[in-house]
Amino acid sequence: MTSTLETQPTAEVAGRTRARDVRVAIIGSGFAGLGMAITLRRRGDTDFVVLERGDDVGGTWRDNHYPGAACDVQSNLYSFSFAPNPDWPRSYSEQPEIQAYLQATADRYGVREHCVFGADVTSARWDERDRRWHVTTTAGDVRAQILVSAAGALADPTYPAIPGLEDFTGTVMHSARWDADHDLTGERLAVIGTGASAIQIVPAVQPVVGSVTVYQRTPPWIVPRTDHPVKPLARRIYRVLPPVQRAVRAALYLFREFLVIGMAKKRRFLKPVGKLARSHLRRQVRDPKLRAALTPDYTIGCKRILISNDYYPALTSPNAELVTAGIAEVRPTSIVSHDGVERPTDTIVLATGFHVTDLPIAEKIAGRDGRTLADVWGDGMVTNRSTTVAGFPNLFLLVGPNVGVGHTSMVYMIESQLAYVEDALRTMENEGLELLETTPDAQDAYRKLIAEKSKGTVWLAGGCASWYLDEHGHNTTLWPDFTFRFRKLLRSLDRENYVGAPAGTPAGAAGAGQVAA
Ligand code: N01
Repeated sequence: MTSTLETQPTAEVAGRTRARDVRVAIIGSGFAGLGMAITLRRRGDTDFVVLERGDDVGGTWRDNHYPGAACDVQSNLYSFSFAPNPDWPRSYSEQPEIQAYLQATADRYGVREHCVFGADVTSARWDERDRRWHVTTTAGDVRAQILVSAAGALADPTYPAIPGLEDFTGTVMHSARWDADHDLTGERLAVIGTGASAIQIVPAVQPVVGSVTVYQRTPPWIVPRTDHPVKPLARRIYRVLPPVQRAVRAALYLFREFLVIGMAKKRRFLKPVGKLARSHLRRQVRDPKLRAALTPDYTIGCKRILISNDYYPALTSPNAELVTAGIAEVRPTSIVSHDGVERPTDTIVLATGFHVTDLPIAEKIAGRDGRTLADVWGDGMVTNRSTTVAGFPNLFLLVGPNVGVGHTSMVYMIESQLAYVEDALRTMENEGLELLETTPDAQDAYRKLIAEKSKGTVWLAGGCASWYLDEHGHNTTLWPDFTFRFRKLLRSLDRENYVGAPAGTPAGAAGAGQVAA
């Protein structure tokens, strides 16, 4: 069963339905949106709706179903702490298992009945008169006291501005909009990009295509993938003795957290990881020319470290070619690189990433003075504790600015944010508040904290260009420290950094912002 936004037509506007009133509206049903919905259900709240533009839950794991799609964080860690799955078939799960896990978790916690599918949010506007968010969607309108945006940072694909691309007569598909009905057998395939998506697609399709040409702008650092099937005995133990699986999860978490020392504290700790990647490349690519082309010239960790055992072997196959000359133009049936070589092409896969520092949802959410998040973030995304924004009362952002991590599970970060939002809701209830809004001072203090923590990190000083940094070169996407510090910072609401107002009263100041973590 799913929810609907259908209401009775209003008397005033013939044919237009009245907005459905709810306490909380959640945008998106990926890990973050589902996590928020489950948090509400677990505390007994049922007055909420999940607005999902797709036709199922799952978010990025529903959308990214390209061949080879898999997670590069072990499933024992990349899953909700409150919903362990003893039946993961492999240590690193593939997309179908993760999507099935999200669907099953949504059903288990009764979230699906709150979901409205096909509800693409076109605008969300705070109205000071009724102190409600007025949300317009393609499936009807909603009026909510609280708005939680869990729209995700890897939700909206980036399409590169390559001359001639729009006139290509073959098939063009983005990695996140894969057409499963398109048969690639025997085709001349071009893959543009060499990020986490591309290095999974290339080995998955190389055996079936006629040829695959990979257009690389920047080589990634790649380390071995230590993937293995989970033995039936281990699954039985996880089922009968859940603390064992929790212990494995904790060990994985701690092991991965060591990477932060190298990335954010002492660069020399990255040296062994760099060595591992170099020897992986040496072992898998014998041709010195190809190896040189695949060797990055920036510090490992500056861009996401990728894991794969089959990308390099796929590239060394007779039907694969790596092109580093850059794309000059796309013609109706071919691609021409800057060295003048024209390669006939049937299908182009754009593995070119997502809008991360310019989140499209930011253009749709307008705060107290009518300005959108995109307007107020003109000089870069700023928040208090990655979750709230001054001028946007009762708005909570999940997986927003400075929540990203390259080394560990995003689910850990999401659960940290869920605890914070839950405490904010609890505070509002306990104090009888209708409105809660962070202060500009708190936001400024958090911005300074992020800038201070980012100084000298591999993401800023590693010598690469990455989507982790915005157009001003600021880190507005990653949490630049140990993730347990993020959790500590968001363990409870920093009430002193918020103004609140009970129903019918003006908002009153509660204190200025200081952040220490
Ligand atoms: O995208 P990306 P992605 N001409 O932005 C290139 C997550 N993820 O979809 O490096 C030519 O990383 C661009 O080149 P360069 C994960 O968080 C997770 O692969 O900018 N090339 C780059 O090579 C990941 O970080 C999993 O020089 C162009 C590539 O396209 C995030 O998703 C799996 C270009 C884009 O790489 C995004 O990964 C998959 C142009 N005009 C993804 N524009 C897991 O396993 C861009 N490029 C969990």
